[in-house]
Amino acid sequence: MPTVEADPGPFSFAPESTALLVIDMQRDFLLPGGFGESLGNDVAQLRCTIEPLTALLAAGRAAGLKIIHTREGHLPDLSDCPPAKLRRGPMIGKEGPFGRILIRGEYGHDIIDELRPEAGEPVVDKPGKGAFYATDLSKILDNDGIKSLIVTGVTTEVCVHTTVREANDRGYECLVIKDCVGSYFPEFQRVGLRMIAAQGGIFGWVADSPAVIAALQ
Ligand code: TIU
Repeated sequence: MPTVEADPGPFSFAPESTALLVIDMQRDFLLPGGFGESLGNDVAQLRCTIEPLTALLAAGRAAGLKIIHTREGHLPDLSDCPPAKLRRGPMIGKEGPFGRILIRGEYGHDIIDELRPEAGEPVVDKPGKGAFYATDLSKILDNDGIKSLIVTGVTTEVCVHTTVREANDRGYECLVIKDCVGSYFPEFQRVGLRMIAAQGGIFGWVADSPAVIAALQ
């Protein structure tokens, strides 16, 4: 069984029951001139994940891991967006440089070209921060007998954390890949990763992508 040097200890996984989860690598969050940047965020903090994640995806595909992508966003009429979310995110649904912000079907809502899903890879659309809430993710994982998740994407302290916490409570073992998750805030990146592996791995494990790629070969 492949084993990865990780924090707080070795992470072993069976490739046939492991999925590589790529969270919200969407143009709205990552493209210069997009929604994320318009909020005053430095998208370079997220864009540094693209290269290692491209390599990890290639290794995951070659090893036969199930690959699952997610996108945060809403129906065009915003009927799936809680008023409380809209009050604190009034730009959701507004016209932005890449179409209506975080609206399904818009250019900005889709995944960046570098990480385009391949045919047959599920793309889970989610209205919340967590990938389990109001989605079919549990069913997709159950149908394939998935027990372990290798977690990547953005942002570390928001959608990655929420999803890892949801997954942990559902019994999945989560390995978060530190160079393949990104935050607009370096401090949150550092502390967010520490929080996952603290207390003996309270939410999971943390490793870097070269260690995972080596274990997959
Ligand atoms: N995908 C995700 O993390 N959604 C966010 O809104 N993240 C922020 O950090 N704002």
